[in-house]
Amino acid sequence: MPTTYLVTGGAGFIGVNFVRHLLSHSDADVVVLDRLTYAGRRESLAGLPAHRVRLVVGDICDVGLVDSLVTTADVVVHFAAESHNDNSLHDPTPFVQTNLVGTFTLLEAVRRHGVRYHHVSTDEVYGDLELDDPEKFCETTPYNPSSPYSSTKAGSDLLVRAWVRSFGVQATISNCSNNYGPFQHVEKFIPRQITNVIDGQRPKLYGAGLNVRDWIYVDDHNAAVLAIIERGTVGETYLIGANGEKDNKSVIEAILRLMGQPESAYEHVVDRPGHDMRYAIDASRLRTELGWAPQYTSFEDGLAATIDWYRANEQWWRPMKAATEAKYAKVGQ
Ligand code: NAD
Ligand code: TDX
Repeated sequence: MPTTYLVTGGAGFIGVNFVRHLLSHSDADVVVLDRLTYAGRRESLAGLPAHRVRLVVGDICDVGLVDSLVTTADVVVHFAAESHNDNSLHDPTPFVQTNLVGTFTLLEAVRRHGVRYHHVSTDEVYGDLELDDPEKFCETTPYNPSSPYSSTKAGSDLLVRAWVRSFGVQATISNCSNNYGPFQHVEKFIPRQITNVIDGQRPKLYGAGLNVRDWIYVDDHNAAVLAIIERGTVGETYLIGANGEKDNKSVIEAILRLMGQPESAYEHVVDRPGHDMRYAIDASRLRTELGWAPQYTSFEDGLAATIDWYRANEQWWRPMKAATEAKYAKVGQ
């Protein structure tokens, strides 16, 4: 019998790339549980083999639904979340509900049925670093989240840790840095700027743009998640990152250059309140213990492939673009 994976949030950016990665790297069957919020798209799963992938449209906070799906799964991989920092500053309500109550609901179900669980989280739980700090985040860095988004992700990680220790739940956690690649919502930094340039609009840089993010191509993240599920130690946390630190200004300049525009053709807009300065990941443990290494080691090549994908898939992102920009325009971003 092939392994059955229950993938929450499998119609969102990283989740849908994970489903595709799993289908091509294993003989597993997949059940996707996704509420199809503004961030989840049925279209992202189009063309996948129907005998291996089933989409269940529903909420991870629905106790009965989650229970019935968990009983049929060998592994639960939990991607579903409210994921955008800017949205969490305007209305934190769904962040508390989905990220905390949703994770609690899944944990109770895997506890009842003894199912293996992997929890997908973020480096933002550690807060931020100064630009000149020689240290990077590692598995023992204390939690210090800044935003409603990152604090609810931090809370969800702590629930997992407590359920492992108190109830013996068979769980692992991963905290990854900023992802980029196909199927990412146009509210996020890189796809927003690529689609702005396609539309003849100037990219929008928050503040001075000195903030640093540690970029990783989404397939490298997902290969690491699969390695942790297959070879990781239950109860442990693994950090995922590919030494991809770049400041936002340089990323915008690279996008403009690769899209044949002058590097200076962007504008500065209102900064994000409480904007984290820098994230940086030390992924030594993942590399040495599990033998993982990123395949996409050139940011410029990954960015060029991502630009090609948005150019070729306008029908995928176009329906989301105008509403996203209207929301940003209201707050001067
Ligand atoms: P996303 O916003 O693109 O997708 C989230 C998905 O979850 C959507 O399909 C949405 O419909 C679904 N969802 C939301 N609420 C739900 C609910 N209550 N019930 C069922 N489904 C629901 O997010 P993403 O960027 O793919 O992030 C996936 C996970 O990875 C998140 O847990 C996020 O915290 C984590 N993460 C993201 C990044 C990044 O750079 N994007 C980095 C590290 C970790
Ligand atoms: O238009 C923009 N201009 C800009 O300068 C946008 C949308 C963002 N930014 C800046 C803010 C950040 O410093 O770019 C950087 C990246 O922004 P986001 O794409 O919103 O990502 P970030 O806030 O860093 O969080 C992301 O990485 C960690 C994901 O959205 C999270 O889900 C993940 O946990």
